[in-house]
Amino acid sequence: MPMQLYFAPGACSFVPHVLLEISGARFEPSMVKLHKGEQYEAAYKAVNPRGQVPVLVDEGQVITQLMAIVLYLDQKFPASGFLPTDALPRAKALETLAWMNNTVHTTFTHVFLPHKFSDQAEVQLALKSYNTSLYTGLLSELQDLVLASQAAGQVGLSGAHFGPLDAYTLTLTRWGSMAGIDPEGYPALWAFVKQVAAHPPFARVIERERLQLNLFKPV
Ligand SMILES: N[C@@H](CCC(=O)N[C@@H](CS)C(=O)NCC(=O)O)C(=O)O
Repeated sequence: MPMQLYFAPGACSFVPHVLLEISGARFEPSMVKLHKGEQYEAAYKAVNPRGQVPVLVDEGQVITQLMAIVLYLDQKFPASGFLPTDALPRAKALETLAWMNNTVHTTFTHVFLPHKFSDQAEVQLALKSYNTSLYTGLLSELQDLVLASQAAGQVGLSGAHFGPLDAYTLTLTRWGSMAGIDPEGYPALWAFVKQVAAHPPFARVIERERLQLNLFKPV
C-alpha cells in the first residue's frame, strides 16, 4: 500500500510533499481544500481530529505534525539524506526546523488565521498587523540563515543538497508575499527561493499544487 499524504496547496504540507517527491517512493497525494473548510468535515476529522495538514499515513498509521513527519521520512529514506546524520549538524538543522515550525509558521498563522486567536474583529485586525511586522523581521532572520549557509559553501540550508529546511524556506517566503511583504525586499532570500523552486522535485510539487511563487501585489 503506498503512503498517503494529505496536503493543501501552498500549506506547510509542501515540506513533506517535496520530501516524498525527492524520495522517489510511490505515494498518494490527497488534497484537502482548506478554503472550503474540508479540514473540519467529519471524513477528514476521522483522519486527523485536529483538522490540519500535513498528515502522512503509512502502514495504516496516521502521523501528524510536520516535525514528526520530517523525522519519520528522514529515517525511512536514509539514502535521501534529508537531514545531516552527524550529531552537531543534525542538531543545528533541527534547531532551524523547529524555529521555522514553532515561530515563523505560527507568526504567519496570526496573520492568516487571526480568528484562531481571538473572536473579536478589532483584536483580529491588531493581531494581523502586529504579526505582519514581526514577520518582516523573521524573514530577515531567514535571509541571514541563507547567507550564512552560502558563506559556508552549502547548497541547501542543512548541507550539500536541498531538503526540508529549503522547502520550508520557500513556503514561508511565499506566505510573506501573501501577507503583502515584497520578497524582492530580501534579495538573497528571494534568489535562493527561486533557485530552490527550479530544482526538479520542488518544481514538480509546485506544479502539482499549482503554486504561484510570488503573490505580492503592490498597492
Ligand atoms: N503544528 C502543526 C501545524 C500545522 C498547520 O498549521 N497546518 C495548517 C496549514 S499550514 C492547517 O492545516 N490549517 C488549517 C486550520 O488550522 O484550519 C504542524 O507542524 O503540522
